[in-house]
Amino acid sequence: MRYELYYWPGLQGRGEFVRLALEEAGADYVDVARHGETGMKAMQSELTSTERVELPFAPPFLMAGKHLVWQTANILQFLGPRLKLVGGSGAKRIFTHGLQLTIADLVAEVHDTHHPLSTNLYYEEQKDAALIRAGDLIDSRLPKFLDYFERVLTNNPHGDVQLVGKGLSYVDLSMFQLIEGLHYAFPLGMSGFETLYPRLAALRTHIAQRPRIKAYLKSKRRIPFNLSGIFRHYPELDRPPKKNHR
Ligand SMILES: N[C@@H](CCC(=O)N[C@@H](CS)C(=O)NCC(=O)O)C(=O)O
Repeated sequence: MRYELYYWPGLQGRGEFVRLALEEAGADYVDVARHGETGMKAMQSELTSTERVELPFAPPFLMAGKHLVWQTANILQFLGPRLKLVGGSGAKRIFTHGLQLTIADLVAEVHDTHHPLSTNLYYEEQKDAALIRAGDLIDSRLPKFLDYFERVLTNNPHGDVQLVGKGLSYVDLSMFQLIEGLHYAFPLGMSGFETLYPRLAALRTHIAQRPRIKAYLKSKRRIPFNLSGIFRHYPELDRPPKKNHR
């Protein structure tokens, strides 16, 4: 099976959560829109199709044979069993999907730190609001989410470098990406991370050392973080957390 991933070229964005799963599994895939003008045209034509019943709203979306799947968490839920990146059955899979959706919630909040008023306005047009939103993320929202994820790792009786059950699942790869992105965007805001969240820190190290992920991170396929993605480093939005919040 050759998977076709459709995502904006030049940024990691939400496409990266899917790429990491495909890379870890050694799957045969093509990152369609990164293949020049034809690739971009193909993506646009899927998004504006007047015939397709299963019309995707926004990238990322995935073509897998006759299936077209969109929404990052939905794509990963679809890929999980196919790539052997999810274990268990009913309850475990539902929990894994719930965690993935919770990551998606935080990803949306991170996006809103640089686009708090509207996605349609430039960052420069909403800098004042961005400052308030980023401060709130650092002081309040990040600790709430990260405390929760750390608790999930603590409560897993099967080990503490995987979020669900005994083995690696796609949500561990997404957690790695989330932690990487947060460190890129908010190096000061994330200060104290290793001490406060030792299990999340261990998960991050563990995933980075997996042979296929390690090779991928060094490859040209891994687009560097930049100011077009979801995780953006604007020094003016970054500062250490206020002490009374932790
Ligand atoms: N909830 C969707 C969000 C998809 C999304 O917002 N995609 C962005 C790129 S990361 C996009 O192209 N959005 C176009 C738009 O919202 O108009 C997901 O997780 O896949």
